[in-house]
Amino acid sequence: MARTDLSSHFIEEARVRVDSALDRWLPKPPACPPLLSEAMRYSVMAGGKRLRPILVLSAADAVNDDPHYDAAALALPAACAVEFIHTYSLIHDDLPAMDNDDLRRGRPTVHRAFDDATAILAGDGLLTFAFDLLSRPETSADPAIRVELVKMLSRAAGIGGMVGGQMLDLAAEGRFAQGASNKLTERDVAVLQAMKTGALLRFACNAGAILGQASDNEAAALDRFGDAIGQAFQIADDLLDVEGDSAVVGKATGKDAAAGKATMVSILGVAGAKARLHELVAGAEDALAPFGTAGTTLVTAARFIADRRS
Ligand code: GRG
Repeated sequence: MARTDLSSHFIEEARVRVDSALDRWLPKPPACPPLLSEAMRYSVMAGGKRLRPILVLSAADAVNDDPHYDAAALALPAACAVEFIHTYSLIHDDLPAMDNDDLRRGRPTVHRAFDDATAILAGDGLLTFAFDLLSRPETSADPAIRVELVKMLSRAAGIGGMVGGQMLDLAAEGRFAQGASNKLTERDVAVLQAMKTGALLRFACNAGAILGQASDNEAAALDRFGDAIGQAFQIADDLLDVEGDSAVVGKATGKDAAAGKATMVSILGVAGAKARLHELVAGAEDALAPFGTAGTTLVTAARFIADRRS
């Protein structure tokens, strides 16, 4: 797909290509036990927004203006790897031992449609398969780039990123006898959110930078952009929990307040959180200045993240 100023066209086309690549790469029998394959497919193909893969493709496209460089094709394996990790996190987050949710992406959660053991294994299968995919030559012909991507994704998804952030989140809800703290400061919430959800969005932007062969300046700009939209995404999510319609959001709402959870909305109030969201999107757009019109798709993505209804 050649770069186009019609950024929403790029996004729509990217989404279709991501969906078909996810479908193609999802492990199938006989390589994968049939029930495991079915549960992985059930969750991945349930119609997520594909924000993280779209960010990988859009970031790669923004930095590489070679007309022969097809970002949507060349960055597709890494884009799908991050979606597999994201989907695993949703499956595990919905389990009775975590959030105990019945609905995700508008349909029964994996443990409800199958059972707890299958949901745990489907999540584990997606997590590990993501790294299998990243390590393949299709991800990049250059082994050093593949190793760099594996390292970056391990860190974004792991102990100092999503998994660590989830642990801090559960601890803040007072789930554990040790390390519990219900009184998070604004700074604590920002760190927790940057780890739990921001790290994967930031990885998506950084992966696009590497695959698009960004200069150091471009890579730093995309990292700043990724950091800002990571924060914006979580504030938008906190606002959806307060103001969203569960039928549109595709999952239960009102859960944060019911659990007495510290979020940017509980700390700053709805108006304060909206003002912060606005500042973050403006900061994200500022970061894209070096790209000129080539950053248009990323601007659209940032606005979508802030304004989304689901
Ligand atoms: C279980 C290790 C582990 C981590 C879970 C990310 C996460 C940590 C849990 C997800 C719970 C949650 C609802 C977090 C809020 C932000 C979020 C990730 C929302 C869902 O992401 P979207 O909106 O979903 O990109 P779709 O379905 O469109 O892909």
